[in-house]
Amino acid sequence: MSTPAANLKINSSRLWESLMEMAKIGPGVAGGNNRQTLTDEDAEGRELFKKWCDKESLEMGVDKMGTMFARREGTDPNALPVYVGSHLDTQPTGGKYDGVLGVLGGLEIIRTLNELDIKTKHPIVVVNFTNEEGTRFAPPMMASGVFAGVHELQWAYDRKDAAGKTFGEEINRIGWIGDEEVGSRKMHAFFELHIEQGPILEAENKDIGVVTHGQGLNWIQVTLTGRESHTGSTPMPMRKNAGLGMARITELVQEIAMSHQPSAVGGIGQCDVFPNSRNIIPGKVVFTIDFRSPSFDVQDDMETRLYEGAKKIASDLDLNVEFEKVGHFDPVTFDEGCVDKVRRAAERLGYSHKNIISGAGHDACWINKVAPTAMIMCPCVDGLSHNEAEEISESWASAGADVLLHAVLEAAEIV
Ligand code: HGY
Ligand code: MN
Ligand code: MN
Repeated sequence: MSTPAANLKINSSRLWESLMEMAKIGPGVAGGNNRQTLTDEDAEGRELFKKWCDKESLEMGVDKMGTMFARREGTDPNALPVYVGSHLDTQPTGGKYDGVLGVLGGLEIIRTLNELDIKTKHPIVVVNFTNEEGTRFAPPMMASGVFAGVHELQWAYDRKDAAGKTFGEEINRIGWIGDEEVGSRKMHAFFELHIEQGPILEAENKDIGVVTHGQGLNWIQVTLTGRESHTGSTPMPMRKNAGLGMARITELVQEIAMSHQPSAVGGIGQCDVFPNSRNIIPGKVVFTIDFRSPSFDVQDDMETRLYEGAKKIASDLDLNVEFEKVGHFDPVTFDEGCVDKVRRAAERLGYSHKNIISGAGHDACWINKVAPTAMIMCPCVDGLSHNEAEEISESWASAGADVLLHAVLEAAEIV
């Protein structure tokens, strides 16, 4: 089995053009994207990706979660394919590269192999996983979670968005329900290229992050119920102020996460206040706490202290409190063999690199349960992501895609 020559690289400007082309679909209001899962914009992005795959004569398969699989044949059709990809759905105020770089980076390695007529023993499949973000339909990494057997298909179909629409209704509406059973495909390996979404690589002037681990995540939805009443005429001691409860629990989350520095994070990104009227004390608030750490023990400690502290706050304020776990995955250790392929690729290509733990969740975190998996990261400006100002350089994108090409070729075996 030959290893790829160090001068074998992808076409940087072609990758960049495709990223900019995809970024035109579902534009945000500040230069980024709003291409949320199962919206018309998502459907349009899928069509563009399919058009590009058709042009490369890839065989397109779609499963019942709408995940897209574009297959390039290998010389041994019975060899398990090497999968490569990420997600095309974005946050409501998302960037142009989160997820997209991994899907179009995968497509770019196919374009390069086709152009140079390089054959591999194993087929190579480029993947677009449905609903990685989990912002419209919680939890995140939903389709890859069903693929890995973590979620049942019907449970996923029943998830509702803020407007009360279900995942099942919406995937039907956009016409992207495939016929493949989810998870029926077996993988030789899976590689995901992704922007870091954090500041480390840029700060340390590293081209490549060799992702050895991913931190675990807990999304705990809290519902506090008090009593709506007049903000002017209700004496302070008589109030059952759900908004005050949320404010104190927000402080508690900050305190718990700060007690586990530097390895933990905690915050609240989504909250709904009812009835959300200027002169009514909130009778109910619903918000989601996002706790993350690479350590199982830290995750457990943060969750335990949250429940205890939130119950105390609710009782002090005469509120009712309910908790619901709406997202979870354990800390991840990626496959050593695949991680080594990523590291060797960066060394062969002469790119500076460092081991890194992924702060964000990714489809690779679930696929790691069912196939040897590794991730490659490239820097992003100021570490900013989940913000329309998310930015990377063309050279960062192409260095990441070059490493992806070499790692995938080592796994797929050039013939
Ligand atoms: O939430 C996450 O970590 C991912 O960006 N969906
Ligand atoms: Mn992502
Ligand atoms: Mn994201």
